[in-house]
Amino acid sequence: MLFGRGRKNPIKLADKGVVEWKYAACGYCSTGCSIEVGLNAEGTPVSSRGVADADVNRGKLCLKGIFEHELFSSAGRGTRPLLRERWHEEWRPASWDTALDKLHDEIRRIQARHGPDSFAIISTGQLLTEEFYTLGKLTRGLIGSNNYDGNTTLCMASAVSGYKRSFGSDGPPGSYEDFEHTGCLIAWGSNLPEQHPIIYWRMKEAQEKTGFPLIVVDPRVTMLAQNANMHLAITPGTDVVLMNALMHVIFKENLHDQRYIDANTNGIEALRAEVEKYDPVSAAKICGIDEDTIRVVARTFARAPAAMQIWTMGINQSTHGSDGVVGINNLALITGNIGKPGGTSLSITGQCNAMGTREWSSCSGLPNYRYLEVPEHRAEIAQAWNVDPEFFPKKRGMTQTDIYQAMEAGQIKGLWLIATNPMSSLPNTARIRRAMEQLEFCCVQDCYQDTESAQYAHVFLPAGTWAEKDGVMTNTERRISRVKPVTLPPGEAKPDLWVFNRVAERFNKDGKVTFPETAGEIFLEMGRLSRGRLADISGMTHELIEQKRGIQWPYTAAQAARGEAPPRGGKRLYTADTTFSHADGRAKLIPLPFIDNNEVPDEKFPIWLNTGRLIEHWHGRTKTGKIGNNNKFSPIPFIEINPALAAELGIQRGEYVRMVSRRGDAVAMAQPTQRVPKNMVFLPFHFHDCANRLTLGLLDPHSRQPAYKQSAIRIEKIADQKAAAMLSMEMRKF
Ligand SMILES: Nc1nc2c(c(=O)[nH]1)N[C@H]1C(S)=C(S)[C@@H](COP(=O)(O)OP(=O)(O)OC[C@H]3O[C@@H](n4cnc5c(=O)[nH]c(N)nc54)[C@H](O)[C@@H]3O)O[C@H]1N2
Ligand SMILES: Nc1nc2c(c(=O)[nH]1)N[C@H]1C(S)=C(S)[C@@H](COP(=O)(O)OP(=O)(O)OC[C@H]3O[C@@H](n4cnc5c(=O)[nH]c(N)nc54)[C@H](O)[C@@H]3O)O[C@H]1N2
Ligand code: SF4
Ligand SMILES: [Mo]
Repeated sequence: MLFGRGRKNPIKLADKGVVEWKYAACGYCSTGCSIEVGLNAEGTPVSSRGVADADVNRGKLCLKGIFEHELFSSAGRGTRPLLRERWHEEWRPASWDTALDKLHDEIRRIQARHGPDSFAIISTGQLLTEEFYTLGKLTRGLIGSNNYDGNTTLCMASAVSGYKRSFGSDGPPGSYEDFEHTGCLIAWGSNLPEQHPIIYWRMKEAQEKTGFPLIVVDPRVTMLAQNANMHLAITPGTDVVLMNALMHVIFKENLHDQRYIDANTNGIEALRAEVEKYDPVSAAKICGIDEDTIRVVARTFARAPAAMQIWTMGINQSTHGSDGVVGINNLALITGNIGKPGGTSLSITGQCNAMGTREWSSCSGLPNYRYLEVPEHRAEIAQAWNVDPEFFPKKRGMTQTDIYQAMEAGQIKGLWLIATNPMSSLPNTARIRRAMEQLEFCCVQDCYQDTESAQYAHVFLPAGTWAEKDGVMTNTERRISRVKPVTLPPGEAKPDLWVFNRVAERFNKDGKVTFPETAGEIFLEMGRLSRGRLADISGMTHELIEQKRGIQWPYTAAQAARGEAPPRGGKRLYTADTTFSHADGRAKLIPLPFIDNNEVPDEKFPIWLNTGRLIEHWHGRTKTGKIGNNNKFSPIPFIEINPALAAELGIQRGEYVRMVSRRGDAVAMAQPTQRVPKNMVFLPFHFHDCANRLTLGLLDPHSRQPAYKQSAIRIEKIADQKAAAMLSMEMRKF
């Protein structure tokens, strides 16, 4: 039978009875999509949709955003503050006052007994910016512990450190719009279609229009690699060698931009001398990319009128993470590809507000990219907050990874964890567990009370999440978007800002420091502190941000006063009329000798363990594990394993296998696929008590970020498949 036009059934969307749509920006990844949440007549969130006139997503959402409204009523949410004397006892419900008094008293008790820095505070990239700013003021201005950091050390620290080393400041210089102008794109260790689906869509759409070559550097055949013109399956942890070899060819063949180098950079001689050593023939032996390919990529990149690089965790999470970022910046600088349309070095950020924490949390410094090390910066902030400048430390304290080592060594006795779950996300779980067990006091503030880390807490503070709260977030392209409360936190749970303000009251009895109650007021205070700086947001207000569906910084009060509307997109840093942030206004070219210090496969542990992500899940699955439409795609831990390796080990598809590293073991189901080479397995790190039992996580010397992507394991067959399946169900948790 023929189906004529008129007979085709149109797609029918289920009528969810939405009577009102409320605006927010997505709370998962750093793409920064604008969402509307649909509420039914009872005011219950029942649907999510993309916002058509938002420049970032233009009406689209990915698999996570589309079901995000289901978070509000998902299982395991914390609804009451909880308290216990020892972490292995039963929880007792407590009032907010009791729980917050306990937190205050324990911070002061531990500081009095062991020194101010013996109490550590670790936050996240998943709060709203006003919350970060308030927590920073509380920690740096009143509590006075220098051991204050965020989970961004696991994520963006190498990008931050690399940007600072090259350009003098953090701050990704490019925009999504650059995809439309570029003549060549190299993607280093980034799986856009799964991890940033809407940025991928923007990139793909631009590529279909202009046909620029896409070169993907990743040891796996990722979805992005499948779509690439060239896929460079690099030997893990050797990107810096490939970068040096590319520069070697560029200089040898005179493809560099001498005029740009002379006008804008320092250090060319030392860089040239170093890359001279990395001829493609020698480099190929280390990085596994053949010499011809190295030459072709170097020429394609350097000859493009504008060329762009993006990267994510394949670069940052390495013992050469910071060097990898500097290498990318070196490549961009020697070819004049910074600050021009389509020519940029754009770190693809991770969490929804990883940028907001970099800009405003005071974790590694003071607000708006100010440094603790700079006396004028300390003085400016001390004056604005009405605190004694001498109260601030003169240099930054420990990073999250160093804090855990100090906990293990008994130097740090107390911990306040906010919106991060280190028992699932830090490498080498056995060591993390020992560190947590030793604490005299731990407070966990999370929107879910069933997290692995909450097992070790003495106080649990139930928080609101995402659009139960009010404030802003900054995305990968420095665009600030608004999140508005769509609904209330469940039970007695409270927005994080409320919690910080109530804790602040307890440390601020004389009322010396002002803590505005609303996010709108806090944003204006931040705007004043940003005037004249790189990340100037003084022209923005909450209302304007919402109206424009997000505004890229900088947007200054002077621009607003002149009546200059914020641009829709395409805003860049370090353009022809702006200088770099080093004192002399120039960028630094930095030589990068390669040091081979990673754990590599050997006879006993012959297989690379590569860990990362899947599109349907978010980190430790506290959220997506509870949303049926996300969880059903991969409800149990599995590994990608090459069919040839599986055959050699006698492993069938769907069989459970045991992975063993020097740290521990874990069980996952085998999924043979050609995506990985024969000497590597890929294990998504989303599952409880799995990937990070195995990882070593050596730290980058500059950024202190762990090398999650390179560990060595062996794989063993499991005779008792039934027991393995039971164990795997246990890891499934939800
Ligand atoms: N669906 C979903 N999206 C997310 C997240 C999530 O949990 N789920 N998390 C968000 C966060 S916080 C982050 S940081 C980003 C991460 O986003 P991505 O970095 O894109 O994701 P990963 O899977 O961690 O790693 C990317 C790739 O690095 C490759 N890689 C491993 N070793 C090397 C190497 O030595 N060199 C190179 N060049 N590549 C290597 C891996 O094979 C992998 O394909 O995603 C964000 N988006
Ligand atoms: N093996 C391996 N390990 C990795 C990685 C890897 O690639 N491989 N990637 C690393 C990277 S890039 C990252 S970013 C980290 C992420 O590591 P984590 O920070 O541990 O990740 P999440 O599971 O997202 O933890 C966030 C916690 O905050 C809670 N939360 C969410 N929203 C809110 C809120 O609004 N308020 C409060 N109070 N709580 C909230 C969630 O329930 C969850 O418990 O993992 C790192 N670990
Ligand atoms: S791409 Fe990222 S920001 Fe956009 S809907 Fe998906 S998870 Fe949310
Ligand atoms: Mo991340």
